[in-house]
Amino acid sequence: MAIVAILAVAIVPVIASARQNARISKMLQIMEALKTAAVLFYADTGQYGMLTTKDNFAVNNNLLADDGITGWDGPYIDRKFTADDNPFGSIITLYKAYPVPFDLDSDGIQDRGMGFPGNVIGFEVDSQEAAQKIDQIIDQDGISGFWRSRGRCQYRLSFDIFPQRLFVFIAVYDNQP
Ligand SMILES: [Ca+2]
Ligand SMILES: [Ca+2]
Repeated sequence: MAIVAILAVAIVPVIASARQNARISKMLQIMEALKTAAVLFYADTGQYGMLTTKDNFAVNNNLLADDGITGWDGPYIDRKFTADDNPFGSIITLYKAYPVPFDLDSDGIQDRGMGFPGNVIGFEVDSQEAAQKIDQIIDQDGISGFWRSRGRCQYRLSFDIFPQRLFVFIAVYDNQP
């Protein structure tokens, strides 16, 4: 009985970690699909596309539907994402302007302000650990310093509808040096 209990204690964190890694892996796949679509959209139209899971968000889902932009040759992605596509639950949005300031070259100085034109993927995760792992994969950062607000990937507490959750932002494409 004692052995069974010890095994259970040892296995639970392993299962939790495997589940988290699977969620991160799925999120990275979604990010790649969005990035590919965003780059193709830009190549055809010279503009930044947009896609969101939010029904109440006043944007065009123009990776999917032609809203009259010259050169549009989509759809660039096969369907609209839903909250179920985010393995952590809730929002995935491809923004066409930076929703937060970015320090893309990690020198400690913000070089992309809010509203700067470009594609940024934002999505929610359920823990700082998940956000940190994603940041490390994207930016290949160490965990010290200001990694969470530097590089292509950063995170912050959600300012949106779930104030207790973490929102991860990944800059994918802005066609600027
Ligand atoms: Ca910088
Ligand atoms: Ca980072």
